[in-house]
Amino acid sequence: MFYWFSCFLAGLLFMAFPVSDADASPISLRGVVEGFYGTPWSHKNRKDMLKFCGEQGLNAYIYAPKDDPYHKDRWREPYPPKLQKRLAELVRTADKHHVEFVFAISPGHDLHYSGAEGIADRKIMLKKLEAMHGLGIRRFAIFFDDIKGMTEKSSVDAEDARNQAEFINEVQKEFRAAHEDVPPFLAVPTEYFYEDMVTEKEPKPYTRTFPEVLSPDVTVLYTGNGVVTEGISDKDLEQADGLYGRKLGVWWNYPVSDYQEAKLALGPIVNLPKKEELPALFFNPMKHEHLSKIALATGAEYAQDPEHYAPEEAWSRAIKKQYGKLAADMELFASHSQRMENTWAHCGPQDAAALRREMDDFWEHWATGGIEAELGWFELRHRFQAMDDASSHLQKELPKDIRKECAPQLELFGELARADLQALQLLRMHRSENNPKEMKSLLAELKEKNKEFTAQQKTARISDGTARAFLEEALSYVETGTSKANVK
Ligand code: LOG
Repeated sequence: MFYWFSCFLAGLLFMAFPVSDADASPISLRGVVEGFYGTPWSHKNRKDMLKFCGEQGLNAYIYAPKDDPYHKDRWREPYPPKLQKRLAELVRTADKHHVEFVFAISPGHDLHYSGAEGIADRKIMLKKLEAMHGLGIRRFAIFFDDIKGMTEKSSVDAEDARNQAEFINEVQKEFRAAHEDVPPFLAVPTEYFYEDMVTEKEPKPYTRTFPEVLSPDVTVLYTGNGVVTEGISDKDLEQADGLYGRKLGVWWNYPVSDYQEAKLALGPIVNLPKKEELPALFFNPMKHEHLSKIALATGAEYAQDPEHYAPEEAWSRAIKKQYGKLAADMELFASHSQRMENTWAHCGPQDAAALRREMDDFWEHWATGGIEAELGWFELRHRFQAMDDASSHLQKELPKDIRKECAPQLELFGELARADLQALQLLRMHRSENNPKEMKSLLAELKEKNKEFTAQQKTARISDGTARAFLEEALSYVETGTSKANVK
């Protein structure tokens, strides 16, 4: 009897206080920072994202679109009534999904710190935040990233650090004194990545001063060793925390693609700390809201259990959940579009790594011929055919909103697959030497295609080192006798 009664009581308690997985996360603030350059998300995108965050156990969203003039360039101006109404609706949507809406402002490019102008700017800032508080917003962030030109050339000094930190302290103090319901602020400094914080392992004057002056309750976000990098190890984080004398939060620049919009970042979040504690973690997404959800869902899994997070499995799970019967095709497409790379950015898993290995095996055997070369050839043909099929299937079947976000890359994916199939034919002809005329004309056609692909790189890129590389490798093999692929 007592047993049954306890079960009944436990059941009642459970109904009153459901234990949700989201509560298990060791990262108290986790979510999305809409912090990219270029066309900001639409109102509809934002509402959709807030719902998604709620479903994924992401509990915060920072509103910080670089190209919203009222956030940065004309930060002093109040939001016009129509935009205020929209923000209020977003706050309500966030509340409904148990997501905290954080309002960020980026005043650093023209903020005054001293004299009458300094006093005026502090007042203007308080007024601006007051209006946001009136819309229901309770958490605030002040960002000083990317001021004084490009980050790499940033030349801020100790005085800038003192000014910025004092500004944050004063605004926070005054605002929180007036509003008990407002928690401490979030901030991004101007030297916001480790390599920019130190010279020869010593903190630069700005980095020495900013944390010293800044109120200890402000949560500072940094982006890791660089702006867009391979990862943050526990040791990296510990080192950066040491510089700041506090636990840093992370602003993670994946899947953002504003520095290379031709490419889509469709891979999982990888290489974030496993053991070190993070007070906050925010992922900066692509301007493509729907497609950002693949990486974001994996980031949400990471945030639930950093130590046991398994990126590839989380990635497959995310695609299955988001794409249902299109998941297999989407997984194939997304596997070719994960790596974000240019001269200064390096992040995300290699594109289609398994196929790349098969290609390397193929090149290892093709020149000598034999059964392995034959098997490799058929295997690749099967792979390229599947890519072409996935591309046309997705072009037909993806919901319009999503298709719009990836149309050029999806088309290119199919074109590359077809060109690679032709490249296999070329290799076959080259080997048999049965029809040199036909081979020559296919070679000319593919060389032309190869040039077109190169010209197209500004608008669409996918699978640079894999599907795209195979055509070049085949052309090189036919013309010079070596594929130049990474053959062991
Ligand atoms: C900007 C960010 C931009 C990102 C990637 C931070 C803190 N700030 O270099 O707005 O989306 O890089 O281009 C940034 O990352 N600066």
